[in-house]
Amino acid sequence: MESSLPSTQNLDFGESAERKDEAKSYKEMISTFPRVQWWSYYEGFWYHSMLLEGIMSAQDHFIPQSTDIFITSSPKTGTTWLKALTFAICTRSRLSGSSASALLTKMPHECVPLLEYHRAQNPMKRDCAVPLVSTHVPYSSLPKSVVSSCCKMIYICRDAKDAFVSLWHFIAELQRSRNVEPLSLEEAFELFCSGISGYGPYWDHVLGYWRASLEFPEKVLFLTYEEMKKDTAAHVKKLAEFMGCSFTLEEEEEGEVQKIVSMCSFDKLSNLEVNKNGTHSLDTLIDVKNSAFFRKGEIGDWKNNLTPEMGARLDDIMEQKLKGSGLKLPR
Ligand code: PAP
Repeated sequence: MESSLPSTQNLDFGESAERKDEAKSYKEMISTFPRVQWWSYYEGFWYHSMLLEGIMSAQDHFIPQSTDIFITSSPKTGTTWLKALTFAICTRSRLSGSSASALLTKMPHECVPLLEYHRAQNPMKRDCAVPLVSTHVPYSSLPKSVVSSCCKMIYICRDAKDAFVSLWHFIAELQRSRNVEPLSLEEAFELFCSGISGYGPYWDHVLGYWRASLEFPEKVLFLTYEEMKKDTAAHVKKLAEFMGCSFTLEEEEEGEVQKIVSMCSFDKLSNLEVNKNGTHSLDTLIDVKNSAFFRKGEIGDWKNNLTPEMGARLDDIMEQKLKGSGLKLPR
């Protein structure tokens, strides 16, 4: 079966001849890595090779700004929402009262670039006044320049069953739009349970950031989608405090926190014209409908897709893998 993403053959990750040579050498290295379907295995995790070039390039070249804050996550765990919230929080004073108005016309992924795409690695192409960069790269494979910096990181994770179902729908949609037959849910589930999914194993991704949050609590904030849903306003305040831009009493009295909660809610964002009908270019490599990032936004949708046996199996795997870590993910 073909991949839903383009092959790395014709990708141009850089402008100069030097960068082109480098891209070629990444491709050569990647071609030697273990491979299952379109996933290549690198430093303990599975990646689409297209993204792997961007990751290796980031590892070699990316230099963060000292004020950067990294929005980190495994795919489909709440990244779009967290990007919207953090963007709204840290741009609120720039927007003279019209909190997060950029989100009305720009998809959250356009507001906060992804590290493994070339745009984020090139300061010329970033809005450096917004100190946010996102990444799905596991903690252990982050560029050394990021880990050794004083930059803060915010990690969001989610019940594995919902993350898997969300991922499967997203990839199936991508594949259909490229006239590629989607992987069956059962096939994708088997792969996911054996650790093979984009940036998987899922549990190792979660554990990497969980342990970092225990070791460096002032630097790594660990959140869950489910807790954030339960009390979004408290999370908005917590995020602002962690990001070093707490709400003033006056802002709180003026309802700024609630404005941000409402602006970034699933209902609000998913009904905006830009997110209903726009497309989002994954670093000019592939166009994806923005609506694909806003499916249901619910907790527990796995029940409509997986059998109770499949759910119990993934719960068991997660329990086994997280055992002894002190982390219990919501189910
Ligand atoms: P990404 O990794 O491709 O960026 P990500 O945003 O992490 O995706 O996850 C998408 C999920 O977040 C979708 O979940 P679902 O498939 O179970 O519905 C999407 O609906 C959900 N989502 C997007 N925006 C919001 C939001 N504002 N509030 C709550 N959930 C949201």
